Amino acid sequence: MYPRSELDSRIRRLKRWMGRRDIDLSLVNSPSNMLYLAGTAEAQLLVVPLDDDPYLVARYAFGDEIAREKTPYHVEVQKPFYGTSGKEVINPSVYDLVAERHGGARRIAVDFLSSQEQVEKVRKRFKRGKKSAAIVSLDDQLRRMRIIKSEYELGLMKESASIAMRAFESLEIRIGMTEREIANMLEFKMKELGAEEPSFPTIVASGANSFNAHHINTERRVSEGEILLIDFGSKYMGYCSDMTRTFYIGSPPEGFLDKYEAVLNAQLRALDFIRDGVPMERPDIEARKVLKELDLLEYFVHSLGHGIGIDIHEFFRLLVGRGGRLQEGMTVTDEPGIYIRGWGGIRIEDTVVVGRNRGIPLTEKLSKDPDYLRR
Ligand SMILES: [Mn+2]
Repeated sequence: MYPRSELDSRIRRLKRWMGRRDIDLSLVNSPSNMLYLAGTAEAQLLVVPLDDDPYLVARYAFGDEIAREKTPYHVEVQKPFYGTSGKEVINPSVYDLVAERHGGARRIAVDFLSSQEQVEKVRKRFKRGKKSAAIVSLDDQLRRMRIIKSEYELGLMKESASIAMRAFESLEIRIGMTEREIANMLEFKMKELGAEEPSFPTIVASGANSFNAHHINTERRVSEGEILLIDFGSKYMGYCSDMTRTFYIGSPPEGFLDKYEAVLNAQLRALDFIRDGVPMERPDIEARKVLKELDLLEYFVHSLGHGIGIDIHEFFRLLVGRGGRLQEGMTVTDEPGIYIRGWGGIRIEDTVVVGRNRGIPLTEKLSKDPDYLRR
């Protein structure tokens, strides 16, 4: 369970914003936002009245007990009734319950306004005569809150990164294993070390498959004299880590070592710019400059990184042309890569905290040791 004080301070901050905007009710239904504010994503809805305690609404036998174990807030249970004829069915909507309790609400904040269906459900139930309650978006406020991590959140992300690194270090890859076998083994090890699940499906790309930046694992067996790229991360108490290691199995030829060093230099150069106050496009531009000098720029075909936290990709990308500035306490990935058709790919990725003077990697191990598999 997240500490009560941590959740209370997030709820207080949300309520201060509601007060300023004259909002009397917030309804949170996206799992990530609910987890952030209430410590669980198992309920159907989090209700935050401006002048009362927050509470969750969960379905009987579908998350109500699990939610109660993880949140300090009250969990209201909704139980449907299915009789033996269609006439008897009572399947209450969570919005009926909320409308009944907070019928007087005039301004209601809802998250993920992109879901027009959700908005209509709320609008319909908060109608008095011809007038409906005003509905505003929670998204920007929750983005502002979630984008900078608290000390407590950084602690969870550090543990998530540590689980991924330790699992990777204990991995015994043998010639002849398939990509799928290696991925399964790595995910199993992360779970053994306390991960709830991988933060996304592990990518194991061998040989020419490393050309595919989002490779889907196959039954291909790894063999000596080829590239192995592994992109993975764990989820620990709701928080993601994300890292990629690329190696050469056997004795790496010059052509690999040169390119590996170029990508590593680009990554380290970017790290110096993952700091407070720097435009979000800057680390990406710096990484591209390094690759340009070595005539590899055309092969770096994705953004340098992305925001990361409760969601594996959250809020922004580090990419030339994008706006915004980095702030201390944000968490991002630093993952330059090059992909050469018919040859393969190299990507080196770490999860990084935006620091005052430079980026602080949470997943640092082994990237500077490309012949790791030879040991
Ligand atoms: Mn990533």
